[in-house]
Amino acid sequence: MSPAASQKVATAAGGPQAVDLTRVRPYGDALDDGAVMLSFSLPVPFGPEAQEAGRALCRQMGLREPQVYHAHDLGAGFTYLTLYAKCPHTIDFTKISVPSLAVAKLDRKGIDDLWARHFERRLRVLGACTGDDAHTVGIDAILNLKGYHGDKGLEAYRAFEVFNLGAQVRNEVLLGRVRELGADVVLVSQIVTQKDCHRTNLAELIDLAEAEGLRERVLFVCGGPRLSHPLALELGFDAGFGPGTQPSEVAAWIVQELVERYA
Ligand code: B12
Repeated sequence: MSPAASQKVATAAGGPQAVDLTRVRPYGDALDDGAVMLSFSLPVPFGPEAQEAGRALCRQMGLREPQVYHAHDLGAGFTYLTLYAKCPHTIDFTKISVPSLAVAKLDRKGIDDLWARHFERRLRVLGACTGDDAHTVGIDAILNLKGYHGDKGLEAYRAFEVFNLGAQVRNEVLLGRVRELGADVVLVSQIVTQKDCHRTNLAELIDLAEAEGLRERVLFVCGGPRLSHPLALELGFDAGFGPGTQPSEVAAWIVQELVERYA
């Protein structure tokens, strides 16, 4: 749904002030000042030239009045910079739309009741942290009984039979287990994103699943701090969950999606 064309906000100058949502730019000290903060490292030695290089780069990015607020010698010929600058560009917020998961919020009992009304067997959920990634805390938070921030994991539901394969699982191994267990849902966690390895690894899983004829009959879900539902769709998944995800959100989506597809 497109947002309204204006809204009122309280600002440091006192409020409320009207914002034209068709022409939005960053806010720092005053509405519409365009203030942004950037930090990056340059592979150049620490010193005034490094700072000027940072400012010049900001100007090339189309930013105005760049100022170095912090410069740090990282050693070995590297400099870390934090700069403030002003962004002259605006965006039309009313034209922005992002695909989101269509899911009704349900508690654990509501999710189990929905499942019990439509299915005569437990849904098999297979989870893993794949590729070289060894960060298991996220997938454990979603799957394990203990859950996350007081929200119980999928093991606590009657609806699910959960298999957690742990860390550094190869895509081929994961798909082998999907076949062996007849999984209904695959949950993949990707935390490390260096050199976009999460994209490569997730896209490869979908390619392999398609080649093995598994893509259509299994729900593929991914999650992690740099993942989102739009990115998941782009990579060929059915759904994606980002930072702060609660297990009950995932559980509600799985059951509602499977009810819609098969029940
Ligand atoms: C703990 C930790 C480790 C532990 C992991 C222990 C373990 N068993 O998991 C150890 C020490 C082993 C480790 C190692 C490394 N780490 Co580390 N690690 C972290 C740290 C501090 C916390 C991660 C964490 O546990 N978060 C808590 C969980 C609950 O949050 P989450 O993972 O985001 O999960 C939530 C959501 O994202 C979502 N979610 C996650 N997965 C899934 C999956 C599905 C299906 C769904 C639905 C939802 C979902 O739900 C969860 C709950 O809300 C982060 C920094 C940080 N503060 O985040 C760095 C971090 C992730 N590590 C990093 C790095 C670089 C490494 C190493 C490469 C370091 C090195 N040079 O050796 C190695 C890599 C090892 C490997 N092969 O993977 C970087 C990654 C940078 C990047 N973007 O690629 C980070 C961001 C640190 C940093 N700022 O540089 N690490």
